[in-house]
Formats: sequence, structure tokens, C-alpha cells
Amino acid sequence: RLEAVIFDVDGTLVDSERDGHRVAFNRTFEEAGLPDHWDLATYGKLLRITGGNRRMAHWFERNGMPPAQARELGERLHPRKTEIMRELIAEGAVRPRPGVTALIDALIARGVAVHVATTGTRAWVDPLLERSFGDRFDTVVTGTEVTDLKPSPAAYLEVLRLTGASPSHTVAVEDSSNGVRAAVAAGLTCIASYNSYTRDDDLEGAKLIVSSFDNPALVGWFRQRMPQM
Ligand code: XBP
Ligand code: MG
Repeated sequence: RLEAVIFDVDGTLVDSERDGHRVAFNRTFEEAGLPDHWDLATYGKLLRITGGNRRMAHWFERNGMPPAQARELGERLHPRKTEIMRELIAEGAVRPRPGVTALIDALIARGVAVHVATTGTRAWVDPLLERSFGDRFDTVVTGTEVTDLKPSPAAYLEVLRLTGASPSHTVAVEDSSNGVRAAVAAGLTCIASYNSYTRDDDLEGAKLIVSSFDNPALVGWFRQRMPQM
């Protein structure tokens, strides 16, 4: 019986990468007078590095910067990137994925608790969740509290610890290879709803893989496991 569902944010609850994070990184580079620019394809490849500051550090290092300097620059730029992301969210640039709000509401209506486990930074995650999902989520764990980012299971384990939810009655919803690996390593059953950036990801660890939250297979999968009222 299903007791709780834990959702990933980036790419799962919202399409945040292309018009959100990517734009924020590029504006940050521009403001800092750097020549770096991430087009759609480049950014798609960089997504396998989780965490904004690590992603930037990886990029600078790959372009020849010494590792310590690359890490320092990534860390120095990241607060501004977070600020720009907050502005983009306030402007409405980041939207829920189709069908996900209906799924969340169906779960809540049947008494299933809904939580969040993300690798992103709390300073943008909180306003985004509030704007798009109101007070639907119970416990929210972000990359600000948990420094071991996905594919580490740390964020999922922290939700389980805080809520006391039993892993065998909890399902994770993810979009990417790193996310599925994190959920499975935490001992959770994982469902993957991929997007245009993660369609070629290895999502093998997931029990069900769909391309959208409107997929009848996904709706049926949850319906079968939801507690009867
Ligand atoms: C998403 C991420 C995040 C964002 C950027 O991974 O890796 O780092 O791209 O957010 P997942 P920050 O969906 O697996 O959580 O810049 O705040 O790190
Ligand atoms: Mg994700």
C-alpha cells in the first residue's frame, strides 16, 4: 500500500532546465564578463553533473582551468545564478509539467503524503514550489541541507528520516538517470517520467518509464496502489 510519494523537482515537477537554469547560468556568465555560453545541446550534456556550482566548475576545468580555481569560480558565481533563477521563477518562466498537478492532487485526495527531494538550492526551490504547487508538499529536502548530491541517495534518505515513512510503502518520481539511481540506492521503488533532455538517459532502475504524466500506464499504476477511501 502506498503511503508517500517523493517527487524530484528539476525535470520532474517542472521543466526548469532549458528556460530556467540554463538561462540563469548564461546571464551569470555574461554579467561576469565571461565568454562562456551554454546552448541547448551543450547544456544537455552538462546535466549529468548535478548541482549548479559543480556543473560550472566541471565546465571551467574542462576548458583548461586548474581544478581549485574552477571550483572557486563556480562557487563564486553560484549565488548570482540562484538570484537570477529566482527572478525567472517570479516572471513565470518555469512551469509545472503537464499532468503532474492532477497526479499530486489525486494522491493527496487518497491520503497519500507528498514530499520533495531535490539537488537544487532552497533559495529558488521554495518560491518555485509555492508559486506552482501552493502548500501541497509536506516535507521538502534540498541540496542546501544535503550536500551529497544525486546520484547519492542522501536527499531521499533525509526525507525518509524526517517523515518516518517506510521505504517499502514509498515511491519516488524522477526524470533522469542520476535521479533514478539516487532513489533506488535509497531503497525506493522509482517511477520515471522523462523529458526532452532525459529521453536518452539510462532509466533502467525504474519500475515504470513513461514520457508524460498524462500517460494512462502511469495513471493506472498509481490508481492500483492508492489506498481506497
Ligand atoms: C538537478 C540539478 C540542479 C539544477 C541546478 O538535478 O542538477 O543542480 O540543474 O540547481 P535533479 P542549482 O533533478 O536530479 O535534482 O544551481 O541550485 O544547483
Ligand atoms: Mg531531475
